[in-house]
Amino acid sequence: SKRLKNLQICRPFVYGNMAVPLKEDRSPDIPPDHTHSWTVFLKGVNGDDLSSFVKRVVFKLHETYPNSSRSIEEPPFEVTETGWGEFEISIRVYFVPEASEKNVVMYHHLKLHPYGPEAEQQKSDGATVTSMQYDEFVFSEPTESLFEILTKK
Ligand code: SLL
Repeated sequence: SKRLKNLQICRPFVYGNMAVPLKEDRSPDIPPDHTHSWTVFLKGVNGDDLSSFVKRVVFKLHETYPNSSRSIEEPPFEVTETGWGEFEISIRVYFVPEASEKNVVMYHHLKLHPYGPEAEQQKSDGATVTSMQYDEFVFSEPTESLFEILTKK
């Protein structure tokens, strides 16, 4: 569809991960060398639903994971796993066809271990570690259909 000239429209989002150390009562299905459970995610800000313009999100995990490329087609756009190590995850976002936008990719370093001033306390509490980033999708000269999708309601 036609593109709207001299117009730019942005949508904020956050991406990152949460991680918790596995406890003694871990499921027997979890390999013994795994130390943490974690979730990597991409989501809207303040509970905003991205699925009106995001068609799918592909999380590319470390090759040590089976089916390391995980395609998520509906919200929540996230992957939960267990493991032992930190690594870089690529997060590739595909937009709905009406948008005629190229996919975009972000890189996130999976964080399992707390560090810094609160690290020792967090470790002994078995507290959740969070690492996330704010970003914005910027659509320059969006198609009319994308503009409609982003501005309705
Ligand atoms: C490291 N460079 O050595 C990193 C690699 C890979 C982590 C970390 C796999 C779990 C599984 C897992 O945790 N990989 O085998 O299912 O720290």
